[in-house]
Amino acid sequence: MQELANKRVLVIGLGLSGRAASDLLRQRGARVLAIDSANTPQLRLEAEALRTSGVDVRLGVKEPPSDAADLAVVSPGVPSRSALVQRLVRRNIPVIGELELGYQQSLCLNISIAGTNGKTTTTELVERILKHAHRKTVAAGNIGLPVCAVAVQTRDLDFLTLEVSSFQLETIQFFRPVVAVLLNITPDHLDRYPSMADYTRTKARLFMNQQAFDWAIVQSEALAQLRSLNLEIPSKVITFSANNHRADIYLDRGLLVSRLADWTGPLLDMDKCKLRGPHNAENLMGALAVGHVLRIPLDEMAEALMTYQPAPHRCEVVAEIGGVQFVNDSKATNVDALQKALLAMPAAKAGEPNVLLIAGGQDKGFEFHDLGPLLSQRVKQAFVLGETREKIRAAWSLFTPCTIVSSLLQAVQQSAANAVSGDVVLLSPACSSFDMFQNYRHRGEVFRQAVEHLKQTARRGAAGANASSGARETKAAEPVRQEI
Ligand code: UMA
Repeated sequence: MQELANKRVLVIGLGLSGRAASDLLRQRGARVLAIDSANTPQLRLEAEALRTSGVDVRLGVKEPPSDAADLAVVSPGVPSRSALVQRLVRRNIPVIGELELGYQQSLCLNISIAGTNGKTTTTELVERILKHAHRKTVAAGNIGLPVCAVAVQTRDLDFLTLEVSSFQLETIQFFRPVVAVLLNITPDHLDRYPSMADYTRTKARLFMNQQAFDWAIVQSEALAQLRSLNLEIPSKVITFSANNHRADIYLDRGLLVSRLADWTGPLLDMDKCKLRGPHNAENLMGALAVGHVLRIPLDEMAEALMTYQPAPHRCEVVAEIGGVQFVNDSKATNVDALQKALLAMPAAKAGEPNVLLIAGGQDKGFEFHDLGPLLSQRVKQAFVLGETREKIRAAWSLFTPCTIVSSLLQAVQQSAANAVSGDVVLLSPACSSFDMFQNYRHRGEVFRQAVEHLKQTARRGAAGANASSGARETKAAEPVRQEI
């Protein structure tokens, strides 16, 4: 473990990660200078709390301070290619990320889950399996709890279960998961990475310090992407896939099946789980494979997985009004996540498009055209908002009617007005939320509130109708507009 007492450490960024890193560094006796490029009332409050624990805080700082430093710790939101980080590197100051610091200061092994989509769900599934099997673990990392915030607890843990992002992997040095899961690699964060190859190389850093006796659990398609860039995995590999029957663990008519020599046969029936869709099948496969290499019996894992409830904002059915399902998938911040959500939505009986899609948000550099054929099959109408609205309308109009709206509330109202029983109103933005909301959770909550409002209006409408003309049945194909 790196000795930090009396070291001069510069912390960059004062969000969750920077604050947790500063606290841990102070506990270990380091002299901490923390900077943030912003200077908001919220940050000024956070700064006061840090100062009381002895951290020197400077806000509104965009250039590296001239103070001498033995180490710099960067937050994930600060790109390693940024001018500020590069200037520190040129001054020969070692630069690591908050994940690396937390890893170096931890005392237990870690299981780490990476991939463009499904990381949070799979991290929660692994945590659940471990806890059900009486292993002591905490889920941390990109899931919202910085590793530095749990480092002191690790003396009492069997494993840390970590959700790991590409941003965090940029600045690792010795970080080594004993079990590493790579769920998928699809376009994301192309505003930060110059190309998909660059993004893929960053994801592959998950394995770079693994040893021959460690485990890599990798989606077959992601493994092929790594191999096409000559990126080798040094550890033992288990593959999984919902679409490739040659993977070690694969999906066969709703069953997750293993062909691993010491674990052959059906593992889990998707119908017995609350998670839906091929992407969730892969999340379950990744989690099962982790449990397998840790020698947790299959029946114990199955018990834990079958009772897992999907977390909020991930294909979450928030209401059903007049036979129309309202689904909050605000966590879908890239095109692949939207595609997976569309594939997981219940189809209309006649096979007609039945999804009223709400999409758009902050631009991450995506091309939206590729989704066209699936939109034609599944999407009845799209309501687009945010920074990307014109770009999405241009890409999708050939495949589905696209209406630009100015707010999420308006999108919910208009989609509800056009929906009939059997339809799905799906918020799955394929973009990040920061142009209009604090984060994806905030966006999901605004959607939930708008739907809740519709529900109450529908209830009041039904009560009024009952009072004036007696109860009447909702007709199957009646527009929701008439219900609210
Ligand atoms: N900042 C600077 N200089 C910069 C950029 C940012 O000073 O050049 C400052 C900002 O003004 C702000 C602070 O840095 O005050 C924010 O730091 P941050 O963006 O690293 O955010 P944290 O609050 O530390 O949250 C981070 C992760 N955020 C990002 O990776 C962008 C959280 O993942 C993570 O949950 C948290 O650490 C705990 O580990 C969020 C995320 O969006 C959920 N992740 C991306 C994703 O999942 O796609 C990668």
